[in-house]
Parts: sequence; structure tokens; C-alpha cells
Amino acid sequence: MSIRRRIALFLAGLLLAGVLLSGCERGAHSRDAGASAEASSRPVVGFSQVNHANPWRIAETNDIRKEAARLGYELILIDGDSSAQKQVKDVESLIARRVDYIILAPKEFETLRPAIVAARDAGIPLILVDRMADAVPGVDFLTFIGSDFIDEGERIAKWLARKMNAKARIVELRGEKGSSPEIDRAIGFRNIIKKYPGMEIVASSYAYFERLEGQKVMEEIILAIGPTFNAVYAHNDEMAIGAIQALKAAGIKPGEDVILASIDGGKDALKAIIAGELGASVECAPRFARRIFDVIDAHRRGEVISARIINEDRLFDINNAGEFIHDAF
Ligand code: GYE
Repeated sequence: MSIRRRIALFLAGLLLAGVLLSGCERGAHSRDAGASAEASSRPVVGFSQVNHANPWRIAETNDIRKEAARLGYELILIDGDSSAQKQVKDVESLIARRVDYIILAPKEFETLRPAIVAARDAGIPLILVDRMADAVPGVDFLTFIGSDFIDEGERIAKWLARKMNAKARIVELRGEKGSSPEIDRAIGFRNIIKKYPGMEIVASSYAYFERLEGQKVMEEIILAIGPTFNAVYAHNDEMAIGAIQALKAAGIKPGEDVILASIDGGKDALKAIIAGELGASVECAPRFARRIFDVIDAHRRGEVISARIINEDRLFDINNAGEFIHDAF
């Protein structure tokens, strides 16, 4: 082979390699473009959360965050700073950004209605989580996913009736005023205790689902009525734990002088059960993000979504608290 031919072949080889290389690059580029087109066709999900003021809410948000990341969805999280008015604005801003789905944990039952109606009118599917609001599931919004709060209140009342032989003078610490868990946990509890003439609510005050507030309100009640009660029903664990502090400070022994029961089933509550200070806690599961994203997927596939999806909750007391404490939020 002549030198000239060899050089020509060498140059041709270089050229071919160059073409192949640039072909590869082009291929890689078009795959990238394809991948990002795919990513941008994934739904953008906006989540309006009430606040992050207690472990329950933090667990709920973290679970939603984790699940969104696992599935590759874009999540826009907005904290409502415990203001219903701000939450209405937060939902309006998600609508303005044209997100594909809205997840809303409504602070109160009535005040969040305008946000739901606005999303409905804008044609953005909205999923209510953990608390109900004044609108029709399946019509004004896609679905409600959360616990059955009436059932939770009933289960606590039944537990207390059994534990106290149907005789109790009860202090009730109510949750966030006007929120569906507060309303329904009060109803459920009364549904049961009205069957027992020996069970009576002697004081009932709002402590807004917060530990410090629970402690403060319990102190006030102790000052007002003295040790004339022997049971406390707190609408959530945090308030029960606050109440335990107040009782101890007043020289009243939780678990002996006063039997306490609450709702949520968080880690601190299970610890208090094991310590003998809290009697029972009915679970209210905060980690159900998988169900939320299952609904979004099903809706995207055009499937029919049921209007209410209810989580199944357990009851924790001294018989099983140790077994579940490691998984508790
Ligand atoms: O029980 C409480 C939280 O809305 C079900 O809100 C939820 C309740 C939960 O702040 O701890």
C-alpha cells in the first residue's frame, strides 16, 4: 500500500470515528432531551400544610416529601404559619403557578372552603388530607384521605369506660377550634359516654393540639376546679403530654390519681404509656403519602377515585406500646 493510500485510509478512519462520535453525542443529547421532556411531563404537586408546630405535622410533611422524591415528582411545599387566611392565599398562589395537583391539609373546616372552590373553578384536582373541610368530596375536590375522627373519639371513650368501670369525672382538652378532628373527636367521645350515667365531662377547653397550651390549660383547670376529676381525654398526644407536666407539678399522679387517654400514637405518647403515665393512645397515622400519590397516579390514568379514603388506625396501650415504639413517628 502506497504511503498516500495509507494516509487516505487513516484520514477516512478518523472521519468515520468522528462521525460515530458525534452520532453518539447526538444520541446522548437526544436521550437527555427526551429525559427532561419526560421529567417536565411529570406532575407538579403543590402541598399547603397548616404549620410544622408538632411532630405529627412534621412526620406528615416528611413522608410526602420522601414519596414525591421517590417517584420523581416536583413538590412545592408551602407552610401556612397556622393561619387559615394565609392558607387560602397559599392555595391561590399554587393555582396561579398552574400546578397539576394540590394537596391541602386544611387548618379549619369552614375557613378553607374558598381555597377549595378556587381550585375547583380553575380545574386543578385537589386532594384534602388529614382534615376535612366544608365542601363535597368527589364534586368540589377529588377525595379526602385521612382518619375517621368520630371513630377515634368513640374508641377512647370505650377504652376509658372499661378502664374506669364506667365511672369517671373527665377533663377534655380539645384540639384546634373549628378543625374537623376537634369537632369529630368531641362528637365521637360524647356518642359513647352518654350511654354511661357515671361518666361526666366536668371541664372542656381548647388547647389547640399543642403541648405548651395543653400544660397551660391543664394548670388553669386545676386552679379552677381543684382535684375533682380523675380522667383526662386529650384530642392529641401533645396536649396529653403537656397535661401530664401540669398534673405532676400540682402533685397529682398521672396514671394513678388521674387516668389519661389521647390520640395520635406518637413516640412520646408510647414512651409515656410505657412509663405508666398515659393510659392509651388511639393511632392517627400521619404517614400515608403512598395513598396520596396512588390517587394522583390513578387519576392520571383516568380511573375513578373513591371520594373518601379512610386510614386504619390501631390502639396503643400498655399491652402493645413496646412492640410499636420503634416505628412510631
Ligand atoms: O391529630 C394533630 C395534628 O389533623 C389529624 O392535627 C390531624 C391532627 C392530629 O396537629 O396532632
